[in-house]
Amino acid sequence: MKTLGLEDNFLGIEESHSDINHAAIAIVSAPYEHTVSYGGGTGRGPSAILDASHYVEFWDEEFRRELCFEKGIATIEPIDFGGRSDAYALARIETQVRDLLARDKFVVTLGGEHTISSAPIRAHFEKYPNLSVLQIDAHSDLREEYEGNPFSHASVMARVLEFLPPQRLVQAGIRAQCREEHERIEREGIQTFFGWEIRQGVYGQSWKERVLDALGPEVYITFDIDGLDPSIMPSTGTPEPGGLLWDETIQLMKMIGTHRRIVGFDLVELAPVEGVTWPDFLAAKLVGKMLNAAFIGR
Ligand SMILES: [Mn+2]
Repeated sequence: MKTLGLEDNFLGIEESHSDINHAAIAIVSAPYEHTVSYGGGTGRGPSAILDASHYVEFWDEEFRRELCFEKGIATIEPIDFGGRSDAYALARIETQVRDLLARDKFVVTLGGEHTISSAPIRAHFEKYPNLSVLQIDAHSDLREEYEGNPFSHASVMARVLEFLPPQRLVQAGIRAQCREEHERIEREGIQTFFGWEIRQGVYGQSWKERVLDALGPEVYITFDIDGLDPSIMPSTGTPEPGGLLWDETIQLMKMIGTHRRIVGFDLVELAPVEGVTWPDFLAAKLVGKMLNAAFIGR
């Protein structure tokens, strides 16, 4: 597996700390964009995150460490799908993630549209059969298919529920869904924390604790960047008002990292806007914060 050097890798790290044989963390880039429903550009997400990461500090003032030098972070060369999509593309991603998990790497997958997430989730589920999945998202993504395509970004969690028991799916920040998705959540006992419930204080200050309580001991996080509020994250294809804000999101990640074991995560749906780089930087910094949260105590 070829890795990217200092000029292009996550955080801009020298080979001594970004070489795959020594790094504990591996970054997978899946620039997959195929089922755009509104705004496009997610195919440029991974490279925009890697570019912006060069302006993220190595030292994290909150977690008080330089995780990149303590653990090492290798950035794998972006997957080339050769213009192919759907099952073929997902198999490519899944194979790469599975290989890295077999080498005991902590794997971060960068999208790309949300469709890609079923691949790393399946690979993690194989390794961790008790896995819980936390989905941060504006949308439930539980439609059986969307615009006739079962591999749509709007159907990704329906694909995940083909192998993950529905009670182990926890969704937070949801603020757009169709009746079919609503009925599925009710019927199958999916634990969904809606944006309006969070914002209107239905759970009081403790909504984050309720999310934590819903999760089992081993957690995979699939983070659709549109789960964040468009005021802090405008660069995404289907923005929805009423989303999560920065500090509460980082607090939630920190709580999960403290009380559960985060075994892997992905960040998807960043659609960079030409000339507007701060959302790309936010996404890069979020990856750094999530890594720090995942490595609390280890
Ligand atoms: Mn999504």
